[in-house]
Amino acid sequence: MLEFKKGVDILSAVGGVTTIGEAKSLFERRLDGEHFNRLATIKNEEALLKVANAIAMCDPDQVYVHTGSEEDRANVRRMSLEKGEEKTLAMSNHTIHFDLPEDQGRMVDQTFYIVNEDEKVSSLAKKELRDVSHAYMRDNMRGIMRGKTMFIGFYSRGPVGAKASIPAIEISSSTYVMHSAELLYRNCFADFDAEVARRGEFFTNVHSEGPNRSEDVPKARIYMDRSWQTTFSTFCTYAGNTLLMKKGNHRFASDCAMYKYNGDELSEHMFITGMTGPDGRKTYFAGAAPSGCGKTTTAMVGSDFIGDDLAQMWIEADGTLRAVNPEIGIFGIIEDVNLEGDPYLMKCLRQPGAEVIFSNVLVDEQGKPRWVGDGEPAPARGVNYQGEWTPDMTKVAMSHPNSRCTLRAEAVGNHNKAVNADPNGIVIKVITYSGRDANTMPPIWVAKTMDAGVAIGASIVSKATAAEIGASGVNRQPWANTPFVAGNLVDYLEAQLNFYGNNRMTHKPVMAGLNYFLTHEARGGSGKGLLGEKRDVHVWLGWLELFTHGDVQAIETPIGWIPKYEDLKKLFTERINKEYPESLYTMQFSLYIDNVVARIDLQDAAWRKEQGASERLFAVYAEQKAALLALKAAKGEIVKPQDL
Ligand code: SPV
Ligand code: MN
Repeated sequence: MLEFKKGVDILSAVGGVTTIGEAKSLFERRLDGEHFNRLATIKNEEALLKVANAIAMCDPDQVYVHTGSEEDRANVRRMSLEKGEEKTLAMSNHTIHFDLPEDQGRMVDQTFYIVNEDEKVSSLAKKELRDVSHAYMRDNMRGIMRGKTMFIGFYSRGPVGAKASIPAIEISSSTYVMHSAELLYRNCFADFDAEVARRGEFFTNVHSEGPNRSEDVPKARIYMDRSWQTTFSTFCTYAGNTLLMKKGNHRFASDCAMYKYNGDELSEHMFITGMTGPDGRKTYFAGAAPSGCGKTTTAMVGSDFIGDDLAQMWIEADGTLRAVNPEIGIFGIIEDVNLEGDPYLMKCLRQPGAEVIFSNVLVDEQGKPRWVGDGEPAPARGVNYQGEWTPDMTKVAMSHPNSRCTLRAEAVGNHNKAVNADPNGIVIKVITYSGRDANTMPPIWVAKTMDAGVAIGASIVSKATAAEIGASGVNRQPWANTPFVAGNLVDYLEAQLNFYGNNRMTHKPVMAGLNYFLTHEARGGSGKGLLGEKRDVHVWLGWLELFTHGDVQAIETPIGWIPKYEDLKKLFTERINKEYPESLYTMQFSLYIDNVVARIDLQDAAWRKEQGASERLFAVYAEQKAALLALKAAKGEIVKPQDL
């Protein structure tokens, strides 16, 4: 259990401002007339105290209140170029930002949840006692912005007025971070007070890159103070470590789903996208995938792309499952983004129009950004996050595998801006879960019950990816959200079961697993090549769209429903004009029962180590296992879909 507002509020203890009177006199001393007047728009005293304490703690030379106006946005872009955090590229409105070589992904080992004595956190998370973190902030954040300008922005994580939208303050001395914040989030300066009043809470984030030197990175820290819904970040710039309105606040939002609105809300690491079905109907999907597993690509396959990373969900009074995207932009992995797989995104990256920040890619001699897998011949030379680069440097790739592009979603051709702005939220009819599984699960399977759907999410596994520094091996990734679930995993499981099982949710979603990573060798062929291609996703999502509306029948198996060959064959032709031989279908959808049972056993054992995990999860595993073993006894170890 998490107790809010418990323990020392570190930001106010280090800042030392305790009354609103002190806060106001500090603003008079520290802000120039223009920015003092701007800040006077904000009346919420708790928010003003947070801001005052951040100023008192960090001691910047100047304070800039970012109202989200075009003028402010242009100012920050200009300052970022002057300061050198970004540089221009050949194409107008495109810039490059380099993070330090040691700061190319989320620094898992330097990221901590601040805990009170006896507070339990997820078995997969790192924690630090409040006193220790307090000492770090006192020793490292006091005066960290001397010689710098502090930027303060007021944002809404979701459309203003939506039930699950949560306001947040972003404070940083980095122009790159603030530029990114403006591309990715809704500045709600004028609505901030009203939004805090509506929601009853807001998040606060304080970041400074300090001197921004490699030698300081070992002392960099990313802290989440869950009790006070405040993050701290130091000595780094990678957005996943610094723009904590993204994953830092997603962690707080997950706390809300577990400890404030259990059974009524969920905060997920999911894309949101719409598929157009027969007669133009739109069906919206929300899908989870661990970092670096193709979530952005899948999201953009939809006819109505909404977001690629996060979803704030709730149960509406009419019994539907609604979601909003807390973001309005994309901070997407750029490796392997090319014309064939990502036409919409490539248009933004290769043609003028969109405002784009590239990070940690190569810049060639013509000022053109280049990355591994961009589908073009290698450049003769260029500059990347390590310095000069030439193709003979075989140990250093042209671009970092976690290099990214940051842009507004509205720049993407198939984005539905009106739907992403709707405070009523989006009715979600399909939930998908994917991971990286080379040898076991078929490309698509649909849960027969809500609990079985929750079990699909609880059982995601993934290979380590470049998004996390130092990660290796195969990870358990329940709901693709474990890096961001601070609370006990058992509480998170409970929140999932309570949400999807809630009687108020009268329009239940279809819940499905997806797996794009089956290899030939796992299915009786040879080589580690994948059995499918990126673009096949059009078909998997297209089939789910039809299934959701009862327009196709499915085959029942112990693990859930799977598609029939004829329906897929038709969809392959219609959606991507591709041949789909039955032999491939058989390879993809045969049940390799020993593998599936081993996977269930592994998940069952892992969850049994979490004390108090719901019996409902184990019941799903037990039922599936028994049915699989019975099937094996009847039909053998490998069962073709045609034999079911
Ligand atoms: C991810 O790694 O899942 C991201 C980027 O979306 S980060 O902000 O680093 O989390
Ligand atoms: Mn993500």
